[in-house]
Formats: sequence, C-alpha cells, structure tokens
Amino acid sequence: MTSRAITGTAGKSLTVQFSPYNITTAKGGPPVPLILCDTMGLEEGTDAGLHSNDVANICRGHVEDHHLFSPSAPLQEGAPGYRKDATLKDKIHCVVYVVDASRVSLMSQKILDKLRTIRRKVNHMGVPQILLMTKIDEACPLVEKDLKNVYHSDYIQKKAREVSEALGIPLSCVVPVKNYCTETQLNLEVDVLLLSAVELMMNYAESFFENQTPENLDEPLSLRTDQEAGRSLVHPD
Ligand SMILES: Nc1nc2c(ncn2[C@@H]2O[C@H](COP(=O)(O)OP(=O)(O)OP(=O)(O)O)[C@@H](O)[C@H]2O)c(=O)[nH]1
Ligand SMILES: [Mg+2]
Repeated sequence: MTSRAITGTAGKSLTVQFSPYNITTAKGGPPVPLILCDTMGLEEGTDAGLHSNDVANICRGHVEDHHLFSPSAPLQEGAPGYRKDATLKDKIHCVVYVVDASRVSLMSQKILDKLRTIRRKVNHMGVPQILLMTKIDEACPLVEKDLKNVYHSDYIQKKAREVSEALGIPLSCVVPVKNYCTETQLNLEVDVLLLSAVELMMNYAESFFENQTPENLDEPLSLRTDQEAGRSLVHPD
C-alpha cells in the first residue's frame, strides 16, 4: 500500500498541479508501461477548478509535468510550463473521468456543461474516454456489505445509466470502482475492479495508437519504449 497522490476532503480540489505517476510492480522495480496523469478537479464555481482549455492542452502534450493549474487562466503558448513541441509520448492516450457514484444526480448544470465541453474537445482530438464511477461502497449499502454485489445492484446500474446518458459516454465505458480508503492491506475484490478499470484504460490507449495515421504521427510508434507507452489522464472529479 502506498499513497503518492495527496488525498483527503476539502471544499476545493487538493490536487493543484499536473502530476504524472509512473507505476512500478514492486518497490524500486521497473516501471510498467502506464503513466497515470492526475489533474485538478472540475469544481462548480466560475473561474474555479480545471479549465476545459487546459484539458485540451494536456491531451495535446503541451503541459509540462508538475505545472500548477490556474483556474482563471489556462496555459497559453509561450508561457512557462508550456511544452511547444509535444511528441506522441507527451500526449494523453486515454482520458478517464472520475465521478462519485453517490453524487451523479447531484451534478450541477454547470459541471455537466463543463464536462460536455471537455468531452466534445477530447472527441475532436480522437482520444478514447472512459468514466470511473468511484465510491460505489458509499453509494449502495448492498455493495458496502459485499463488493461482489456491484454487478447485481440495481442502484449502481441506474447510476451508471444516468451518468452515461448525461455525458454521452457509452455504458460499456462506465466502470464502477471502489478506491482504497480505509483498508491497510490489499484486498482481492477491490483489486479486481481496479485492475479491470486499468485493463480497459490500456486497451483504449492501444486503440488510440492503432488509430494514428502516418500523417498525424510525429514519431514512429516502434520508437516508443515501454516506459513511454500508455499515458492516461485520470480525473476530473
Ligand atoms: N468510501 C470511499 N471513499 C473514497 C473512495 N474514493 C475516494 N474516497 C475518499 O474520498 C476522499 C477524496 O478522495 P481523493 O482521492 O482526494 O479525491 P480527488 O478527486 O483526487 O480530490 P481532489 O484532488 O481534491 O480534487 C478521500 O478521503 C478518499 O479516501 C471510494 O471509492 N470509497
Ligand atoms: Mg486528487
């Protein structure tokens, strides 16, 4: 068990910078071909949370690692933290939206509009997108009692349909997960859901590579090292 991302509860997003995480199989071990890139959450207010233009900047590989987000001023070309000549390894190959299952029907019009704008932009760039529905334990008592009930829970089914329709994301791309929050040891049932989500991310990132045409490739795919493969943008919450 590790805790590399700052986590907790606050009125505003605790994640304020663009944070890529290399994943290793063991302490000090080699990285697996997946980099999870965390962003600030979307947030409700005007000039609050991640700006939709910054999502586009990130996807195109223009945001340097550890760049501090400014909700009111998305990154401009030439500004510090702007990577001008982004290559395939700097780009995002699969976008992952993170939504709290118990708050699906409480999402404000503003957040929905922001998410739809982002989704349109990401669609336009041809990047595959999936949605992680988190906190399924908090949302459904049946699931809290036994995580294996996730696929039998009418409530979770309903929430998955709701969020899929609201954002125009196919139901097959809505993945229920429970994060590690109270556990101090690894748990097989928690892992099964999380690893299924990671598997889907990897498959979708792969389809992004397969869709690259020679014209929009800025470097041959064969030059990618394992370490450079598979960047997934995880968030907005
Ligand atoms: N019960 C339960 N709690 C969760 C789950 N996922 C996250 N949490 C808790 O929710 C809180 C917020 O989680 P974070 O991972 O910080 O959420 P975030 O979206 O990254 O938040 P910001 O970085 O602040 O935007 C923490 O206290 C987590 O322990 C889950 O699946 N189940
Ligand atoms: Mg965070």
